Amino acid sequence: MARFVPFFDSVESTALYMKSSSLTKLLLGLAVVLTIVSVITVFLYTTDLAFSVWEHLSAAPLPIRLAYGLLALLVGAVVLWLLVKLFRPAPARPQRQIRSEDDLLDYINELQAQGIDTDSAMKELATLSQRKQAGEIHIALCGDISTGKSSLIKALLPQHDVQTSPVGGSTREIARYQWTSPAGDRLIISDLPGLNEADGELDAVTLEESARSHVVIFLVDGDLTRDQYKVLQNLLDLKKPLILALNKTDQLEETEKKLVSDQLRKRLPRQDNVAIALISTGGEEDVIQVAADGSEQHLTRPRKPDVADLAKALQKMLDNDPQTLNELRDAAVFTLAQNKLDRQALAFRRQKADEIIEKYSRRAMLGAMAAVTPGSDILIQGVISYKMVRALAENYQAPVKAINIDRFLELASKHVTRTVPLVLAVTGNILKVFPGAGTLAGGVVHAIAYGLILESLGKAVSDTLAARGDLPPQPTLKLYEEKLGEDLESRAKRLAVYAIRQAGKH
Ligand SMILES: Nc1nc2c(ncn2[C@@H]2O[C@H](COP(=O)(O)OP(=O)(O)OP(=O)(O)O)[C@@H](O)[C@H]2O)c(=O)[nH]1
Ligand SMILES: [Mg+2]
Repeated sequence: MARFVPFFDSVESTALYMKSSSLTKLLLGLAVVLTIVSVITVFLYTTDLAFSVWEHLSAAPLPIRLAYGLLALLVGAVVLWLLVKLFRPAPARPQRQIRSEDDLLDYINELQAQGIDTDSAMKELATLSQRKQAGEIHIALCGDISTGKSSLIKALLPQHDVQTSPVGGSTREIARYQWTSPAGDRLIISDLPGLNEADGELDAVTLEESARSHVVIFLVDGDLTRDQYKVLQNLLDLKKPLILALNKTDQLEETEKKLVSDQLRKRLPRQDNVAIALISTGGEEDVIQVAADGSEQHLTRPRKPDVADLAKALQKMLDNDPQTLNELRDAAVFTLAQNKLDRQALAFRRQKADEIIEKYSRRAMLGAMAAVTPGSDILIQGVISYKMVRALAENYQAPVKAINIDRFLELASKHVTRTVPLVLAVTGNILKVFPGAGTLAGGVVHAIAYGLILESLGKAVSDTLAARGDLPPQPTLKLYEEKLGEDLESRAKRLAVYAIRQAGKH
């Protein structure tokens, strides 16, 4: 069982060690001699035994020799298997693969059984089935603010009244339009809020709707920024059919157009369902009209759009096998729903982890205050920290073996010992501000220190399990030291209130 070294242990043992160092040396020498003698004896006995077995076997008939050999092999194999099982680290939890609606429903049921909210994923499935029934093809217009998404709708559907504006963030919610392509395909085209708006709260809406569509038209008005590239990469990872449309080409010279479009082409993979189109969605321009009498008038008039290149690229994509378009869309929606479930599950487990940490830190504090003789709480804290780490691993469904928890806590106890002076100094200081705490000080200081240590250790274990799914000791312990330093004083005060209240009850 792992030992959770209490802080006074190290101080007392230093003094003891100095007094008795010569006796220790003598005892150590004796122990070494005894060990060597016993190793030699065991070696002699085993070789003697092996030789005598060998002699008996040589004289025995072949079947007996064979049976003996097989038995020995079997025993060896069992021992080896046991050793491997015990010491091999547990394999990391495999990433869940969602390939179909059934896989997703299994995942939903599993999480529901644990009390995790699955509404958002269910809504995705409902929307998907609704769209499938309607047999609609969805096109999403995605891109940074003011890249001309709404102007594109205007260019495609001049009869609609679509809001465009030189001020970014003019489209605040998804607006859907029906459009019949020149080849007669009936499409739903969604004008989405622009990405990277200063307030930035609508990015998720846009990215989610892009995942739900069959084709994404991603508008840019120049070379890609890092954020734009990230979004594109994300869509490509989802295998989303994609048209990168370079807009506002009316502002560029022919040589500039070629330069920018070549650059964009280089940034995209060469594959069938990714295309580039050069367009000009028009928008409006300010002009000065000079009348016959020489007077000037400022007017805004629409620019002539040219989106033929885009319409061609889109038609080419739609002419592809509709079955494949649907399958790709479904797969992207499953991924979207899975991500939502993963996020819900993680939030739920993090909250549970906090409850576990609080429960065990309080137990550690009570254990420290109830300790009858100095040092009798070593065992209590060892058991408590072991139980806490095991409960956290179970909570995150991480396959951490008992032996790994033991090993981790053994290493942890060294780190804990190192951080104890700091914890004690802070705890002592904090207690000064609590009137009347002086009379209780001994046990209470001890209890708060344990509470802080368990809490920090628990947080480090929880964060590591949440992020990695297992418990590598070194990074976890580094995190423990960071966690210990975080809001140390305010945490100490909070625990002090609890410890003093508990001490008052006894
Ligand atoms: N020069 C030029 N300007 C354009 C073109 N298309 C649109 N614009 C201008 O770009 C600005 C933004 O156009 P919108 O269509 O509102 O852009 P948006 O992407 O919908 O913007 P948000 O909804 O705010 O994200 C407007 O001032 C348009 O007049 C174009 O082809 N050339
Ligand atoms: Mg808009």
